[in-house]
Amino acid sequence: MARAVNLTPKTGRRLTDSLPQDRVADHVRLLAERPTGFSLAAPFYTDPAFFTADMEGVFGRHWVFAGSIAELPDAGDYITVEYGPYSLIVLRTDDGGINALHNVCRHRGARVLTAPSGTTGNLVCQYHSWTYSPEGELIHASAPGEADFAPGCFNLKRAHAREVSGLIFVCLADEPPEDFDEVSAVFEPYLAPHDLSRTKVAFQQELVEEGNWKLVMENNRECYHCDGHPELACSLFPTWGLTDGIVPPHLADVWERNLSAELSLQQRCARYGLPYEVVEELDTRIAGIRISREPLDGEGESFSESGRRLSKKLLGDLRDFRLGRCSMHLQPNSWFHFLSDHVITFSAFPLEAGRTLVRTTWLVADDAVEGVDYDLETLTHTWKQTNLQDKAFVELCQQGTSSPAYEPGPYMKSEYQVEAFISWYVQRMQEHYA
Ligand code: 3BY
Ligand code: FES
Repeated sequence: MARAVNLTPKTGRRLTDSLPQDRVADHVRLLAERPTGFSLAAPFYTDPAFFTADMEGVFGRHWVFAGSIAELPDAGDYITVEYGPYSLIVLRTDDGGINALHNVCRHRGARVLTAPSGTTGNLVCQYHSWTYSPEGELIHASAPGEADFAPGCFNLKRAHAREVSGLIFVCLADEPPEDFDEVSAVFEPYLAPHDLSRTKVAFQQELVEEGNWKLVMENNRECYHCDGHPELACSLFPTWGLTDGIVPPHLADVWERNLSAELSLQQRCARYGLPYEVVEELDTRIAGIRISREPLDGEGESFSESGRRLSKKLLGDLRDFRLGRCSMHLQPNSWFHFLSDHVITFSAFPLEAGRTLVRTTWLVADDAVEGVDYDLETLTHTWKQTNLQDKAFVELCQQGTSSPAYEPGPYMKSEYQVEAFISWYVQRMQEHYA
């Protein structure tokens, strides 16, 4: 009997084949015509055909942040991640590896696992009980009168999965982009000291924003709107993204405080051998990245009102609470804050042209005890509020881009990372069409 033979490609048909060709031609044309430094034309945010093209050209080809190892600590643990038309099962295997399997039964296509997370042995489809191993092999498909049925031909399709410094990435392409190894080598030394293998999930929030995924990412890439984040501004310097010469007068003292906090943080980092330099390759690499370690305001320890620690247990082998925030932005869909006492991971999963799921996960040391070492409400307060404020900003933009009066507007100097994100997107789509 044939075993473990996948007869069909991993990703299957091209999504854009099913679109009216004039919509694809419009997408190609508007990408070419996009003026540098301006937001995108309305259909990029509102048109279902453009959304389909994004799912093929970005989410179907690039490494996407799916979750962290704290979400899958033991063999059999899984999460499901959904974006666009895709659903993936990401699970931890007996040998400690990570598998990503398309959550599409090879019998008649039913979703195999329906929970957002859980623990499983073999994977059993609820419809007619086709049963797959954690490797995705079809190991059982009993059907009346089918003695010669060759289950090995109908394994779950696989995607690529890899774990770097405790972060799990998936890629749907047959051939994933090659520069991810180089980018991993950049961020590993920054993240390793926080040791995600010794963390646990304290809380996870799922927020559906009524906005296109690119508006969610654009909003994340600037702090021009940070006046709208009073809780976050207690600890995160709202001068983020500014450079000398463009600091508005009302932020002059914050800017000075930020500079002196930066010097003292750099001395601490030097003492502990922690990298802090800014590495910014947001649109010059396929796996675009920005990473740095930057100071926090107040006590300089965590995202609290006073800047003081939110969990009493330090992460990994860290020996100091005043280590600011090691923050990372990755294209296309994630951002992270690694602090001495907790980590927050954020991922944006596009659902439809005008809807995006933002999943935020707070991780603390695995020996931290809720109610003793941290209070869950206090731990999550700043970013729960910030996420709600960001959701409202994204939704305002989505409403505006739907109006015939909308036309692309200019990005300001402090929004250079928004420009980098859009430039990354345009380049990737153009490569895809080429
Ligand atoms: O979370 C972030 O990475 C950025 C930093 C400041 C604005 N935005 C919330
Ligand atoms: Fe899964 Fe029939 S659709 S067993």
